[in-house]
Amino acid sequence: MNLELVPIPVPDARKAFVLRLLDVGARKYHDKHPFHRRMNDGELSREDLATWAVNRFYYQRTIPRKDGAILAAMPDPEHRRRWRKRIVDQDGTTATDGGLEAWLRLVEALGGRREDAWNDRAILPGVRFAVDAYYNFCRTAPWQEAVASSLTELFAPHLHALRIEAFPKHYPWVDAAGLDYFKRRTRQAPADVEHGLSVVLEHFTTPTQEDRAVELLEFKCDLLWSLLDTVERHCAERAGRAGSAR
Ligand code: AHQ
Repeated sequence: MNLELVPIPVPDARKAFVLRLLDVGARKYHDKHPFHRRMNDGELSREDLATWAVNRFYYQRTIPRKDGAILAAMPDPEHRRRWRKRIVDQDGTTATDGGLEAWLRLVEALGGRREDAWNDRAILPGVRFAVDAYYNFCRTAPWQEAVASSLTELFAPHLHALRIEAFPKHYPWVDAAGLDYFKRRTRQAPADVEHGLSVVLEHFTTPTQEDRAVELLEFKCDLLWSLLDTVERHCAERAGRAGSAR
């Protein structure tokens, strides 16, 4: 990771801090999780992909709710004007033009069902616990800390680009419209990261606060990693059962 990936100019005095944040992603971001590596190497089954998309929708549909909680806690109208974009990006301005709807098109393109994606009972317990931990953290932590935890999106554009390349190559049966979500985020995430990073540079200034920001990013990386652990284990156990049934 290097500073060229950061969408805002970083003052010399803060470069070491930003490099510490980037190092968290280099060490712990879920692009390195075995399930994502297998996904982008074309090794997942249709069932695995559908299971991942249905369960990840619980994370996706929680994002605008956690962003609403952060918005409510932001005292500054300028921050709110910038932050509310995230909610519109996901919920859309109509029932069909938001990110949630784009993700549901991914669910269907991978062979999953919308009704399962909306059904909390279809979500794996470990996925629900990881996502609820993020939602409850963002509802209760100082809004600046919740913003800091969103900065895992510093590392997301690379992962979306990998998917946009890998899916047509390894899963040609997936309707191209299913990839719209990844293309949307590639366009939308940089402005979100720009805002989030400006908040973190403004509010995390002492060594102790900088350590806290690193800790928050590690917490979020662990949360994303554990979500995939749950999906990976479920898919492996299902494959094992199918193997033993032969
Ligand atoms: O699609 C994603 C998204 O909109 C967001 C918002 C941000 C946050 O506020 O926590 N994090 C995030 C992420 C999205 N996609 C994930 C993926 O793997 O597709 C990655 C995730 C993130 O990096 O935190």
